[in-house]
Amino acid sequence: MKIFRNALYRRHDARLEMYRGRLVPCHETPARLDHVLAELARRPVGALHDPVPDDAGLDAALAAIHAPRYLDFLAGAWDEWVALDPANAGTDILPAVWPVRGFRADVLPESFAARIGLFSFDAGSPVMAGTWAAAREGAACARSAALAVAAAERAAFALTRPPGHHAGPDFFGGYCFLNNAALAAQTLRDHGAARVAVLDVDYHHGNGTQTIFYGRDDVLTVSLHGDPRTEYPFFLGHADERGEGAGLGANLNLPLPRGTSATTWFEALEAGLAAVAAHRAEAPLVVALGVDTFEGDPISGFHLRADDYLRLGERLARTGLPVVLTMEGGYAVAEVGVNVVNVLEGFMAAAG
Ligand code: SP5
Ligand code: ZN
Repeated sequence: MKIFRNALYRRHDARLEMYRGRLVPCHETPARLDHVLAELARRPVGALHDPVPDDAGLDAALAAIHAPRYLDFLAGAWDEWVALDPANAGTDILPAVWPVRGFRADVLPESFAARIGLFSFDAGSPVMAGTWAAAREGAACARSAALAVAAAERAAFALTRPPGHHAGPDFFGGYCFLNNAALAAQTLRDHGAARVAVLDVDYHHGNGTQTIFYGRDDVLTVSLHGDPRTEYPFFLGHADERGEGAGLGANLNLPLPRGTSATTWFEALEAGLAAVAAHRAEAPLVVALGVDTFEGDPISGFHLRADDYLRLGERLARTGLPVVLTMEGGYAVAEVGVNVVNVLEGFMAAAG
């Protein structure tokens, strides 16, 4: 397995997120990846690579899944923020106003506060000085992993943070800025795969990925997640969302109640993999790999244990499909390394 690691992951290191009326320390920290890298040093399941240097190719791939005005805003947000007031350099950016139903999104406001609200959906995803550099390098890793699989590698892993699956065509949120799984799927499409499936196993619904591909039938999106009636991101991820237009039937949501056991979770995984096989068995599979399904996760509610991640990796290998994995959530920081590397080790053991 080729592992493309984001060497700039420490540059996104935000301080505080809004939670229940208070600013609390960010859950999505650089230490998460420190633990994955430390575990990979103990169990070298694959060689570490830097992403391919190709700014033009990356920009074109990003433009295929994200809106130009969103990318422009994100790339320049920190400089704008500091230009407003040099004292802002000591504070991360958080939105505080959003255009909900009936408000206009077609007129781009001049106000910075209004634009950061327009391009986001929560107050839990601070933007800081290194956010763009870290997210962009992560996108390069996702693209490189997809290119490796397009060039006949059985599997590749984009080891990166910040995560990506909540980021939509023109919005960030859920600690996500650029949608790495969607970028990998689009890259596979652009390099010879007629059909691609995305399987999202993060605890939270992959709303960004769903929205990006909702009207398309060439990319199947499947997500197993906490039921949005009670779980973040709340406003998408229900079972009746099946896709629209040409994409009708190419989205599958498998919401599960908070408290779901590993046994029930693996049954839902089978349902998701059956949909992947029905979509077109030989198509490459992108796995949005969050390990916040872990029983010890501080913000989630499923009950998977460390061994279950070995089983997950084995099961993914037994699909027989080429696989690109992207690193998503997982906030039991000290256990993230073992759980992620278990998936990779299980995959390699069963892939033979
Ligand atoms: C990629 C990813 O997993 N994003 C998840 C974003 C979740 N953001 C909302 C966090 C809510 C924190 N809840 C704390 C509960 C403490 N008991
Ligand atoms: Zn998550």
